[in-house]
Order: sequence, then C-alpha cells, then structure tokens
Amino acid sequence: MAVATGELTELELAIEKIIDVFLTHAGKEGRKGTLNASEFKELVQLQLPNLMKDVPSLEEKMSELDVNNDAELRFGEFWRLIGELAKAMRREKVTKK
Ligand SMILES: [Ca+2]
Repeated sequence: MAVATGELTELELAIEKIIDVFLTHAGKEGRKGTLNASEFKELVQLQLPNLMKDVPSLEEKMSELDVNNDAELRFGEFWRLIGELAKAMRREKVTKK
C-alpha cells in the first residue's frame, strides 16, 4: 500500500489521528510502541472520557484487550478497542433516529 504524500482526506486524517494519539501515549514510558497500564489509563482519561465512562474497570478492559498477555497493548490490540467503541457509537446513532 502506498503511503500518501498528497493531502489526506477526512477519513485518512481520522485514521492518522488515532495512530498519533496511540503513539503519543505509548511513547511516554517503557517500551515506545506499546501502552502499559498507566499509559492506557491516561489515554482513556484524556481521550476517551465520554465513550468509556461506563466501563467499570479499566484493568479488566485492558486485560481483555491484551490478547498476548504481556501487560502491554500493541497497536493491534488497541485497535480492537477502537473497533468496539466505533460499533457502540454507530449503534447509538442509529437508535437515536
Ligand atoms: Ca499485549
């Protein structure tokens, strides 16, 4: 797949934003490319306070996402969360109509 050099579309920018947010938080401590528990917690508090306000335990959520059980979230693991939140958001939009 070609890496875009031209001006990014709205959707492309949205994807890029998700990656940027992940990398910013993942790079704060420990391994640069993965989120540890405290990085994950901070990312959720700062960037997902509305969509994740009903999640009872971030520790549980994180271990559910951490499929290889290394106590870190790789981008692929984090991406599952984005997928879940996107589905929930879409459902809400549809039912509100
Ligand atoms: Ca992991």
